[in-house]
Amino acid sequence: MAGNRTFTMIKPDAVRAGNIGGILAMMNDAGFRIVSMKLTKLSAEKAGEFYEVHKERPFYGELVEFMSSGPIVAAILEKDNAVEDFRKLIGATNPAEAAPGTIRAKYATSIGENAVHGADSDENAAREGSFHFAATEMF
Ligand code: IDP
Repeated sequence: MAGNRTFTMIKPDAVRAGNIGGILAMMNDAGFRIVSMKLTKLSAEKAGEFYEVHKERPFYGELVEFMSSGPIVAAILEKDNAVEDFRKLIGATNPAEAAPGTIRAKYATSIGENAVHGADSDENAAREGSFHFAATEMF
């Protein structure tokens, strides 16, 4: 059975561009409830740890540099079928391929600077949520 929580980050490009409010409104309108949320900044070390699964990919260094380049919004969100529905809401990794009406179609500027992160499995959603939040910060 699909879980009801996912983990997201509004990435540094979208925070810099002033798009926190617009992106949160799209999450809200799609029926996601906020369980945890904070404005924070990843160190290069923490960003490297978060994206460890991509360590061997050619874009890893660029990704770590970008994700530690400014503040992000980290959040745990709740909804039935959260992981799958949220991946649909954010759209394809490359904004050129993201379906109209998705967050990335509206706010992403490139395959790397693509405005938002969304966990890709229930297991990763739980792991990534715990990476950023203590149990006492989940409501
Ligand atoms: P996802 O975020 O849509 O799940 P992944 O393939 O898991 O996409 O990649 C993680 C993140 O790494 C992407 O969101 C994007 O920021 C970055 N990324 C992926 N592919 C590339 C690339 O080819 N060049 C630069 N950055 C990339």
